[in-house]
Amino acid sequence: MRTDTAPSPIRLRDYTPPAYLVDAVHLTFRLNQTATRVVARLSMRPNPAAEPGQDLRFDGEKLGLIRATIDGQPVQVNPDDTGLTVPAALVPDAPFTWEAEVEIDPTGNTALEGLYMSKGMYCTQCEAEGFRKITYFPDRPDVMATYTVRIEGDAPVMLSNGNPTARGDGWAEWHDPWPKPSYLFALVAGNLVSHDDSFTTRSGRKVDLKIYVRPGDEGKCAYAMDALKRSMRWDEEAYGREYDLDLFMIVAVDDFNMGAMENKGLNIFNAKYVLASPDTATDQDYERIESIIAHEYFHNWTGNRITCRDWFQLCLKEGLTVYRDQQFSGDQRSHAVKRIDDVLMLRARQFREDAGPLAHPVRPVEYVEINNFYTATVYEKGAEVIGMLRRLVGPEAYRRALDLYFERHDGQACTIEDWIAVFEDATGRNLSQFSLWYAQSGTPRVRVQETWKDGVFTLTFSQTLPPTPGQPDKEPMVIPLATALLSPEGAEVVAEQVLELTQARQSFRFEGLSARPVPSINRGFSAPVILEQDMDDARRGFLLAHDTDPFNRWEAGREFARAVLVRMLKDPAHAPEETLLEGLHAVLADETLDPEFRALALRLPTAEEVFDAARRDGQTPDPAMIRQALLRLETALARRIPDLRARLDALAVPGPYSPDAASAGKRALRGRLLALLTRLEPDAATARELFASADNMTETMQALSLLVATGQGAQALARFHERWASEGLVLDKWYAVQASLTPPENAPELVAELAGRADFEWKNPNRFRSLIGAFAANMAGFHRADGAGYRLFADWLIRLDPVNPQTTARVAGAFETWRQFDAGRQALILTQLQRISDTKGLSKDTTEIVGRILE
Ligand code: 0A1
Ligand code: ZN
Repeated sequence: MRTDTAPSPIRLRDYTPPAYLVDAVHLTFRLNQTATRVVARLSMRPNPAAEPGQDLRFDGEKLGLIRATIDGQPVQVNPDDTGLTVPAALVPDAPFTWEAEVEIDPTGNTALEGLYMSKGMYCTQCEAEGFRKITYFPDRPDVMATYTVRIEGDAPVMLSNGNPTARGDGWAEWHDPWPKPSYLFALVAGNLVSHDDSFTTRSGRKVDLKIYVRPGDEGKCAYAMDALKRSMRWDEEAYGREYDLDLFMIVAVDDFNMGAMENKGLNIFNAKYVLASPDTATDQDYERIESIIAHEYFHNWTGNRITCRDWFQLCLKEGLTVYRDQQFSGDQRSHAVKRIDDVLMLRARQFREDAGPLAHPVRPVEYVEINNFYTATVYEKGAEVIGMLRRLVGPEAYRRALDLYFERHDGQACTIEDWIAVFEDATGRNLSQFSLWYAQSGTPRVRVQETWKDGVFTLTFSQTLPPTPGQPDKEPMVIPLATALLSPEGAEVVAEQVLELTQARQSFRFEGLSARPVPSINRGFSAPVILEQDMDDARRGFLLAHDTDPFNRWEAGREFARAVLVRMLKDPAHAPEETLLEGLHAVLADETLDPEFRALALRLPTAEEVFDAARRDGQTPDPAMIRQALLRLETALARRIPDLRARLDALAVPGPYSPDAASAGKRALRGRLLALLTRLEPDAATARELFASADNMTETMQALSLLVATGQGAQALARFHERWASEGLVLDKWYAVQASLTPPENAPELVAELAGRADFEWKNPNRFRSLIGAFAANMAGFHRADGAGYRLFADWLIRLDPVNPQTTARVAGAFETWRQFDAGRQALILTQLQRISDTKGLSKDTTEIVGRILE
């Protein structure tokens, strides 16, 4: 893994078409835990679209080459660390067959890319560049081939992409008729059981559905299966897309770097996003399972049938597929709640990324390690760009454009230019300025000014885009702002319309109004921007009570709370404004509102949000003070609600647990009320009672979180551990709740102690993230002024890096905000960043991330 010289970046502008194409791939695997043999027979030919007479280059890493032939004749080749080259003179200028046999070691593969072992099971992860760890191959997404796979081994279940074609004792054969890039290849073998069902497509074809899990987990697949069937139906209805094989399989694996992977016909999932039962999974887990199942399924068209030409185009499949899964979840649940959740995530992760050293465009122009670019910007901002496009052209034109996209590009490896051209052709609109969303990094700031004169209301907007790494100067973007005007009584006097900003400064006039209106701007968060609007508390309170757009109504309350917290930080004696407390109480009391929406509205801003708001106010905030301010506001809010206990009791969800949105919404509101009530109970009696009586994991975790956060968790934690010691995914929660919620006074010490436990299986990415990743999200604990948190965190990154570079680099991103802290903390973090960066043999992944953070 070690690279002593800095690896040079790959650049978008250097793209050239592949010199040789592969039409068909035949793979034979002779499985062995430490010495698997892979024979690859590739039907190849020179690419007519490339310069002729080039050398034949194969990617390949950690492969023991046994033999190689071209058209049956042995060829002498000298593999290097990254692949091997056959000189042009030895390569036919007509179709030919390449065959190579290699030996690989799945057990030694702790990086979890290529073929690896997870609890005795063979599995693969090939995106982005894992296939080159399986055999020599032009491992790039614009080389698409059909795959025929033979697996030999003693595992009871042996799977690959496509349809099963034959099987016997100790072997199985598969064929995938759809040409695909190598990153979509998959193989799974092991002792697995399946939960089976079927789906009939709208054209009447029957598709077998199978979810494979380890024996004992088959009772936890029903929800994932249901979500899969709903996703299949939804894609037919919303996008006209039908599934295209006779079999669709999902496999749950315990060791996985990411959430899941859309391999053709054989999705591989982090078990966390498949397995659910009421007593082991929370409402939030169910929701994530639904959206990730949908996401991977939707990739079958947006990603697999139409793929990316190169990895710079990653957002072509990811932005679009995230957008589609968000639409799906909104349709299944509540659009308003879904939008608020998505925006919370966008701001917490993507805005933060865009504001720091790791900022990059939705379509990056260079990378060192592509695995480092599966980011919130590519995924979440990529999805926002699609949402804006849909808003600009309207839903009908959007659907027409998508139909054209599927018709024109099915079976191809495409670019963002292809995507934009489809929209231009379908709508006649020029989208060249809009395309800047793919190229310019950073979050636009939009400042609004209002004037009211002679019955004319004018909104003047000015947009700026701050400099980001590699991009000192920016051009104005197209920013669609859904806007309505409200009367002083709260009626919509000007109905919602999209104001389209295209210039640095721009005004919109509204005439014929009898009184000065209150504007509601960027409704539904129609554009991912930071809106700067002069607001006083009266305006905030008004919008919280009256905005007819649920998103902006929620936003007004949140913004109000942030403003109040900033004042409390400035002046520790400042008492929270009564109008805020009253406004939140009124939302709670409004029975016409969805409980889940009320739960969201009653939630206080996160410490990170308060930190950012205080910085915009010119402060250099201290995480410990933020924590105190949040606790004080929470207590004040609890005191302001006279009937907390009665409300809590009235919200009881009758009957056995069901994960449906309405029940989950009630539990969310109950959980929120319980948290408030706990502020008024020194012994957390109600949380204790709930912990003892809960019959589902949602309520168990609500109670446990409160006990841990108030420093009274010892007994409950012991009980929980005893009950769930053998359930890995539940044990992860036990670690995570302590790492993220333990008060700062002893957080680093506790995390160090937990890390020393025998069941802290740190090589498992879920477990590592549950303790070390979750700790970095405990703002006051991680950023404790003595630097103990930083030291501990760096120790663990250094330990994990040689084992699993990809997960290390991801978790290391927690340091991206380091320059926003006070000088003391900056110096402490810098020491740790340098220590990591000086580590001998540090992986390319972590070197790139830490290097960019330090720049
Ligand atoms: N394409 C998958 C996520 C994924 C990405 C990278 C991976 O390894 C580097 C693994 C999975 C998705 O969007 O769900
Ligand atoms: Zn995806």
